[in-house]
Amino acid sequence: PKQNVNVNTIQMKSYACQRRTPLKHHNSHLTEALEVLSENAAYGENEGRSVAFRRAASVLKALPYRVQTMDELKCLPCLGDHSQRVIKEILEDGTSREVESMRQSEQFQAMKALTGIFGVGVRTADRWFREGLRSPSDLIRTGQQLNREQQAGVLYYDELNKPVTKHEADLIGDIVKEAVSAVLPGAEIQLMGGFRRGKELGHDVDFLITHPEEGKEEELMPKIISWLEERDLLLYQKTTRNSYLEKKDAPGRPPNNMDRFERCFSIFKLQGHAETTGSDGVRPSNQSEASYWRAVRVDLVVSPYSQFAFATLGWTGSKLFERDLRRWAGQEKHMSLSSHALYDSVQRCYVRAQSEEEIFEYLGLEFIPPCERNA
Ligand code: TTP
Ligand code: MN
Ligand code: MN
Ligand code: MN
Repeated sequence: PKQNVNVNTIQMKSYACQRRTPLKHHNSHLTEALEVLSENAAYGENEGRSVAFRRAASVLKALPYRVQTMDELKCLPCLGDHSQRVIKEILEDGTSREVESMRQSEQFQAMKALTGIFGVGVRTADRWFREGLRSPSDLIRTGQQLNREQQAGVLYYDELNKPVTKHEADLIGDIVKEAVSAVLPGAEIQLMGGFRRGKELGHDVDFLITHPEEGKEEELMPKIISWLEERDLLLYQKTTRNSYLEKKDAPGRPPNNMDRFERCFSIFKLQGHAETTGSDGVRPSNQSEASYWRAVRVDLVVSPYSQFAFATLGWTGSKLFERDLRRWAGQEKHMSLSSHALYDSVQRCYVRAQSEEEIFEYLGLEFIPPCERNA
């Protein structure tokens, strides 16, 4: 029932960054199907098609009611023929045969399992699939060559595929805070990614670190990592140095998703805590308090204070929201937005900003709070 919502008065904007997209919405039965199509297109390295299905799903997430008839979709943007066909099928039959058979297919399931390994992308997974491999255990059994990242990915496969809870994210946050304040007093740390958008579960935990005195944050990561390693809190880490140069990087360059901050992709060893005990409060019998731990993926990023607002905006997501922010900036405003800076190609100057609000304003967009960026 569409309580007090007139479908004809809904003005759905076409860029995700112009819309409010809450975490919980009314059309998961449709969006989950469209996201399977998107995932499948990504496995086939068809980026354009993958994004198109993701956009279609995203529009439905922003609708304030549950779609009942095709008529209600008439005025909505981003719904291509294929998406509409699938939606129609689900509205009529409750399910889409195309999507269900895709979900069940050996290729889809193998690609999901293989790309679900930390350090494995679509290219590698596809090559393995064509060699007859289907799962992480197939890789071990056949003795595949794995890099250090993939070795960790296979070793901790089950745990890394178990969603991280907000509670676990907060526990990791406490550890990171302790590490950071020990090696650089006065540094600030902020929870990013899905958890900043209000998610209860995530595939990893993302943190952004800065210091109000510009320059103090330089070479901070190796110190944080040493502090953590000395306490046996890391199972894996790969640190990349800051390689951002304003003169070389921003204007003219095609919008690039990968930023150049000092960063660390890691796997934390999170020691036993309340949630590791069973519902009866009893710890699994095979594990003592001292030995229980689980592996959790953590991303750490260090930003200079002057770029902190851009880094915050860039690391909050969702990925589609970020993509459309950059597209909006380029196509509608002749500006180039990255996680480091905003360059105005008409004025030929960088735009400074202290907050996300200022960036939205400069882009001519209404401010959307993190919890409504779940596009
Ligand atoms: P993710 O951690 O991949 O995604 P998420 O936190 O939204 O969802 P999940 O719960 O599955 O973890 O990325 C978080 C944000 O970081 C995302 O908006 C994109 C951004 N990001 C970059 O800006 N540069 C990068 O190199 C990467 C990997 C992510
Ligand atoms: Mn099609
Ligand atoms: Mn994340
Ligand atoms: Mn991440």
